[in-house]
Formats: sequence, C-alpha cells, structure tokens
Amino acid sequence: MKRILVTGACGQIGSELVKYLRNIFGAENVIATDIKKPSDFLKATDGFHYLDVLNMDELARLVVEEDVDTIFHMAAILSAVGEQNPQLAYRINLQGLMNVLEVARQKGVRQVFAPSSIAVFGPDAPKENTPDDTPLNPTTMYGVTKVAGEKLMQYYYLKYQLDTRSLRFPGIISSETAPGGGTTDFAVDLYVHAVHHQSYTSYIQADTPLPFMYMPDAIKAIVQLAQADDSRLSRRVYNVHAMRLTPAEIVRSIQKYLPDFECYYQPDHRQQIAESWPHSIDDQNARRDWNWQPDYDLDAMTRDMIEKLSQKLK
Ligand code: AKB
Repeated sequence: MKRILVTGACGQIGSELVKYLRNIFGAENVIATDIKKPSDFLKATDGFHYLDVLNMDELARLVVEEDVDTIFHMAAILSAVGEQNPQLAYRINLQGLMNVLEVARQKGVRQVFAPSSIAVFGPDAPKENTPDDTPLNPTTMYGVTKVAGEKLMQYYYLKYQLDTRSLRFPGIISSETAPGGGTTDFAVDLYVHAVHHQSYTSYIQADTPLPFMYMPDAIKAIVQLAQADDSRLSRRVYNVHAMRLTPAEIVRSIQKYLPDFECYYQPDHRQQIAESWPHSIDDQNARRDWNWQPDYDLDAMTRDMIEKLSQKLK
C-alpha cells in the first residue's frame, strides 16, 4: 500500500479509517473522497476530493492523477435507508462497487477492500455461530447488494487477479461519526442519549440479540486483512465477530456507569430486519488465516464510549 484512496470517507467507518491510515502511511498518501461535506479534520487537509462513486470517469481520473494502488471502498447505503429507497441502494451499493472494480482493473490498482455485512444472511441461515458458508438469502435490498457485491469481488479476483478482500461486519458501535441509516444504529444512539442524560426509546425490542463490534476492532480488522499475506487467505470474504448483544444488555452495561439512564422500547419496521439477521457469527476462518481477534468486550467498550462521548460533550 503506497497510494490509498478511500470512498465514503465522511461515513461512520470511513472517517476513522482515514485517520488511522494517515497515521500509518502519511496524510499525503491517503486520499479521502465522499459526496458529503467534509468534517473540519478532512477539510483542513489537502487530501479531500468530492467524488460520487457513480461517476466512473471522475473516479478513474483521480486514480490516475493520484497514482492510486489501493482502494478502500466504504461508500454505501445501509439497511434501513435501503428499504426506504431500494433502487438507490442498488445503484450506490452495486453500480458503485462495479465502477470501483472496473476502474481498478483498467488502471492497474493492486488491491480493493470493500465491506460486506451480516445482512447477507437471511432467516434461513443458522442464528447462532453462523458460518462463512451457509445459505445467503437476505430479505433486504441492502443484503441483496452485499451478496451480489461479494460475488462480484470474487469474480474480479478469479477472472482478472485483482486482489479483492472483504469482511462481513456486524453492527459497528463508535463515538466519532454517527452511523447513518442502519438497523443497528440504535446501539450508538443508546450511548449518545445516556451521555446527554436523556432517556432513549429503542426501535428494536429489549431481548433481540444481534452481533456487534467496537470501532477500533473494526479498523484493526480492515487493516489486518488488507495487509495479510495473500498466500494465507483461504477466501476473499470473511465473517468477523466480537459481541452478541441485546439492547437490554447494552442498557445494563451503560447503567453501571450512568445509573439514571432509562430506555423504553417501541419496535418499528426495523425490528423485522433485525429478526432476519443472525445473533452471533462464526469467525474461525478469520482467526485461523490472519489471526483475527477482537480487543473489546461489552464493558470495555462501554467505558471507552462514555469517556470519548463525554469528552466530546465538554
Ligand atoms: C446496518 O444496520 O445496516 C449495518 C450493517 C449490520 O451492515 N450496520
């Protein structure tokens, strides 16, 4: 990795990935792109470019002009917004990925990382310890685009030897940039409300289990997989897991530090999406092939989230 381009750099994962990569590879070697207005941090650097991933010519121009050899393609529409506008989710998630892969092939980019999701699994997949290889019958457009995206990445690897790599992420909990339009966003909302001393009404039922991961572990997983020796990889797409959590368990963990925090439950249409997904994921292939292991459990994450969000509030 010498010259890196990140799409979706203003998003929940993209914004933290850019910071992390710039620390390792130097700010001048990490080009951040998005259609959103950049944060003050990104605005203050030269390396931000407005880029719509649906504009293939612009993408190709940037890759050539900046001599890019690695792309982290983070731009995406998440599950809840995807159900409100499935056609938009299809265009951004699939046409966007196709544009990235095709530009990478044409312009000699060496590696493309793009995240997948637990949303590739549908109601017929095993709920506990869902393995990498199992039926993929998602019931959301987001999930459909992620399954097709995984296959597209594998196709480019097999047909054109483009080094494509992907992770099936669970819900990501983070303190820096708010997630946008996902079913698992409630987990971040719980912490934000608690730190503001406000109660929260969860749109997911108290006892619905879902797989989660804390952002530092998510960034670690991306960079670890991207840097893993190709000869050690037995597949292009890996499950990664950290914690199986219900909303009530997160609330109880928050209450250890903020005992006055209260949560009410009023499930909406997102409950059905959550119920179609697994509770926990089997990530033994990632652990074996490139030594994946998360650092954070629920209480360690809660302590760090409350500390970071409290600092921001000050
Ligand atoms: C979502 O809720 O849509 C995402 C995901 C699990 O991929 N956070």
